[in-house]
Amino acid sequence: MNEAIKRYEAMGIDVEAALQTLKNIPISIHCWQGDDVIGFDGAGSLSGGIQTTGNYPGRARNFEELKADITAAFALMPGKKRLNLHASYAVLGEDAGKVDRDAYSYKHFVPWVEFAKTIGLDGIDFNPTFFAHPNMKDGLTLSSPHESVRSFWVEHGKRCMEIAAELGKAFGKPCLVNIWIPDGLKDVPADRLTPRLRLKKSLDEILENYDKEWVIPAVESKVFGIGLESYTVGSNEFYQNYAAQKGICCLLDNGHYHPLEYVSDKIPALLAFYDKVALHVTRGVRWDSDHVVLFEDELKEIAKEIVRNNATEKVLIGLDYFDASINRIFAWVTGQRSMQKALLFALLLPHETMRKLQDEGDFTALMDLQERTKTMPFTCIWEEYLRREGLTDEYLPAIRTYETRVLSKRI
Ligand code: RNT
Ligand code: ZN
Repeated sequence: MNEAIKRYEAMGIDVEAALQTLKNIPISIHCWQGDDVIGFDGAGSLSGGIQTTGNYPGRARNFEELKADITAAFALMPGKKRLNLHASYAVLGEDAGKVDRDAYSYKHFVPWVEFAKTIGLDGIDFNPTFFAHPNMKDGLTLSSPHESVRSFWVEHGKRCMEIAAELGKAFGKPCLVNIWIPDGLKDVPADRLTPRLRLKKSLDEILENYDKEWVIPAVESKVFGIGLESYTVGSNEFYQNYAAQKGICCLLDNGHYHPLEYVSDKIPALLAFYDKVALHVTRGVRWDSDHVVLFEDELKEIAKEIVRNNATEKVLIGLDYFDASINRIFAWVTGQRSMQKALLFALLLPHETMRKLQDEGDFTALMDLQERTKTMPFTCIWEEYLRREGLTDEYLPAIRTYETRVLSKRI
């Protein structure tokens, strides 16, 4: 460990400062890895052009099971954690079957707040759920040509903004509300503009009167969905212009671009214009497959952009993947730890020296330094961080025990 610190110090890195910074960067962890994005409000299956693949046993089927799994998973995750909830995880109680999404209220999420406080989370982020519901007509929600459909979803959006304000207040930290809709077409459209104008109108209505102190609204674009390959109403250009005009936030999901477009490059482009940028960190394999986030090159690049631009408070990091082919708790923890590793890796880089080399045009020395940073004794610092968080790098055994004791009994 001391030897490792010395090596980093020789490169001008303050290891202690890096460790302190890392543990204070919040990561918003999605609730939906635990139950394959099904939710509690009755849909029973996923729709909207997204899909979870695999049928590993042990999916959480209700609030109690999901809470138990979140407790088990989050206990193995280092650092500051927020919970990212979808509206479809409302705890309806006696309102089940009586209250629809256009009438959800804060009381349906109070049990989540109590739970999040019990396990020491930093806050809750929120998402209206514009999918897996009978009121999607022809796969459309906020862009629907049917006024009754469109207004139902606008009301849902408004309810979510109200709920989010309460969630923000409950923790004394603003709540990010991310709007993603599945709206699109499988085949060649006859009209690409009008659905977008309807979406714009719907968003304007949802954002008419929200609590600016406690709610940070974001819009998430996408290229295509399964069965919706030809046209996506909420495209990148649409939302980026919308967000700029309205003074809200863009959310970049790194599975939502063409495979050779990189979110690591988009972050600084947006930071030149926006006060905040939100992320859905995922891993797309050939498509928007939402594989478990791993400690890979693009993740490292994303983390570098956050760290070297002093944007740890401007970039709101959220995770978005759902793998049902392996133990879901392991999937959850591995993705979160990968994000933390990438942030630590970025915090241990000599950014100022490298920036100077770039500006001086000494690209030879820059390449040399960039390559040398890759073989620094990173493991030692990562293990020290885990040790301070009361954890170790061997987390699978605890998950296996939980699997035997709890998950395997869910038949
Ligand atoms: C879908 C989007 C969206 C969802 C979640 C469940 O392509 O990435 O963010 O994954 O809202
Ligand atoms: Zn996403």
